Amino acid sequence: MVPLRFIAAIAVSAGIVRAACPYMENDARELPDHHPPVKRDGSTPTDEFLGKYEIDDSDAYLTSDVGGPISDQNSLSAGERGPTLLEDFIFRQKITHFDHERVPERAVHARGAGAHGVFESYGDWSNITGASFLGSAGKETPVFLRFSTVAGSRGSADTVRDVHGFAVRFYTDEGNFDIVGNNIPVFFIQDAILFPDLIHAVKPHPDREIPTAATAHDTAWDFFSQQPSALHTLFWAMSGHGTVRSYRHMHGWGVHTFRFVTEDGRSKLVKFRFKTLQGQASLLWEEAQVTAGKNADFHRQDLFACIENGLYPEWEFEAQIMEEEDQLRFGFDLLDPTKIVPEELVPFTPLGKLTLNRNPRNYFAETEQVMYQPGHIVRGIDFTDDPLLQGRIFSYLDTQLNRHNGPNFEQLPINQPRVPWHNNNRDGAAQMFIPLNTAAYSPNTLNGGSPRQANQTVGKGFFTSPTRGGSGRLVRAVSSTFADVWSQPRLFFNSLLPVEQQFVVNAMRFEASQLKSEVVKNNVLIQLNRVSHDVAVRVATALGMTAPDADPTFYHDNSTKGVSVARDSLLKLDGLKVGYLTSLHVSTRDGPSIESLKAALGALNVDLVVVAEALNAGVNQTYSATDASGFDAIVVSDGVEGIFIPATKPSNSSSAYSTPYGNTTSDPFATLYPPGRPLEILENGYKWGKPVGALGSGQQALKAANIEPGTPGVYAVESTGDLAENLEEGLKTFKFLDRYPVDE
Ligand code: HDD
Repeated sequence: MVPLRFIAAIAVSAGIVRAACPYMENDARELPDHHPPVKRDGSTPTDEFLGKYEIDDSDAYLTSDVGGPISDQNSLSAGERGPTLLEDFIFRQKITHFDHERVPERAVHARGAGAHGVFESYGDWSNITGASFLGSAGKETPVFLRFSTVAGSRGSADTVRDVHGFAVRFYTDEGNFDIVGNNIPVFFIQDAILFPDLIHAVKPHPDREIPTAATAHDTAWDFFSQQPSALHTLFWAMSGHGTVRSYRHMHGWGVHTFRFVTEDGRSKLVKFRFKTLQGQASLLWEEAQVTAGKNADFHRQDLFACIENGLYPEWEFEAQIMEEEDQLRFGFDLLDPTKIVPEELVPFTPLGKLTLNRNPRNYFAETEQVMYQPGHIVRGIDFTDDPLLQGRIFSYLDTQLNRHNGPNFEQLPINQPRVPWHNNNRDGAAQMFIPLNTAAYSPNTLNGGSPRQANQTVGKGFFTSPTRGGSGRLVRAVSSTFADVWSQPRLFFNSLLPVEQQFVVNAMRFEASQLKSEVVKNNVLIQLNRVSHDVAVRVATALGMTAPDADPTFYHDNSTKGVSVARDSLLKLDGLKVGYLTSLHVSTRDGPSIESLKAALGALNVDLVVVAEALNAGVNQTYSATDASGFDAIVVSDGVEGIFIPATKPSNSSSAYSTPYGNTTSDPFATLYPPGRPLEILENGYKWGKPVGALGSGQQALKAANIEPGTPGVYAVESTGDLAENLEEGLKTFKFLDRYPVDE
């Protein structure tokens, strides 16, 4: 039998197969080359690997799926007014393809957006892991990151309150490694067998398919209150972590404890975090709700635009590194995914940096078809016995089979490793390659024993940490070391600013007051009361109920840093937007002052969006299409108070106009937008904690909106220079939360 390699070599030299490309070194497999890689103009060219699969339709004839040039504008009919013929293969191919365009959406995390990027290791970490992508300083590894919400279907809004997915694939030079994490470091359940229960409870009611992408309903809170392991994640989700400003402004957590293993088999326990280098930021709930209606694509738009504009978001990849014998050292079990390890106990070690720098070129082919698996693991990293992780290793492979309709989904371009793969897996629907080895089994002699087995010492194979083992009686029970599920939600709550605590309480009031079942409401109060009597009383008040007596078994005053969103200022202002409210009545929108404001904010990578009644030179958006939810700060230009204040005539305009609320007006622009919109934008911006400001006579608009000049985050100024300086500080603070009252 002639070895595969030999056949391949002949094929290459005979020109039957093109010489192997660099990422498939020594591999006979080839990628299609009839479509040369397309380079995108601008900042985000396609990488060489995926570029091979791109199709460029410019200057081409339309063809059938099998290449013959065709016209498909009209179907073939028997006579001009006659029936369409079955013979019409062009019609049938087009319609059949369309009929099959969708694959099942993800059972959870259906709504999402992804981007390509690069991971760079800060150092040689071979003292703690054999993972090759962490093997030397400056080593670069391509990544694809998909962000998501959990509960909503594929067409749901971005800004619903939810846990957010943070799934990272490293295309390492030793195979794909996926960290399929969330923006919240803990999970609702401790055993994967409960996952269908959790999701059935959280998804819409089965009879009426209501509500969409929301937990404010009976089945969700019935489950949460019957399964109190959910409380910790629930507290996080009810805080600002559930309503992030953008995907760029949140951390990503690996949640489970994993293992790092060195080449010589020494292992450590690790928890992973991707720390946002933009800083954390959240929307307020009322703002998030409005945004969901005004712009359902708020988060994916932000991500796409920032990357397209070269404002590449970054995260530091960090690990909390612990000893094998630390498993029960901290008063909880490191195998329990409902627990964080407070950073005061184990600080984070920064290992490298992840940068997103390239948008997908086709949403379906890349973002929809990327199929992550916690089971995608590489040499030097290993699992732990966390029962949630153990179950996930099965579930993701299974769900991909369902989504792709067969086992060859790893051959899709976005799923392929960037290294050759060789095994005896064969056939199945949509097999994309032509395996030449006829001895598709192991061991074999007919193919020279190839593909050969690799292990820890031979062929740099994956190996299981030698420290791992298990024995014991078979049990169907959660470990008793997982029992305390109330202390850590309390730790989380204690660690928030009072106003953030208020938001958690408000969120629970919002959700619980929509419950129909008195039994469920009562159970919710019982569980909240185990975490905090204060929270239980505050929620009970809104429900018109009485909280149970204090149940102090799990009460404590400990707190930890790093869980609050609002405590720290933003680190970068990249991609934030300032709305500049002006009018066609004034010319300041094109004057030097606005140019200088634009330049000052532009230097911070902040976009100044000029809003007026109609599109015009220097105007970016109209009042009819604009809302406060589209901006991180709002300022009113000089001379436009007339459109904020009824019956005022702008000093620099000769046109007489009266009230934005009036039915009749002589203002030629007043009917171009909903009555009162400019004032509403300013009022809402202030109400939602945003920095607001006004220039010159525009300051009268602040008065009309009952905004007190001089209070934090309110800038009444005369010059654009002062405004720019104030806005920089204001945007770093991001939200002025003292505008929100806190329960006495
Ligand atoms: Fe999961 C998708 C994160 C527990 C079963 N999960 C999915 C995604 C993320 C997570 C980010 C979307 C990936 C993407 O963008 O394509 N899941 C988590 C985290 C968990 C978790 C952080 C707990 C620590 N998941 C979990 C359990 C199970 C699943 C316990 C089942 C036993 N998850 C799935 C799934 C999904 C999924 C049904 C749907 C689509 C997919 O896998 O690819 O299999």
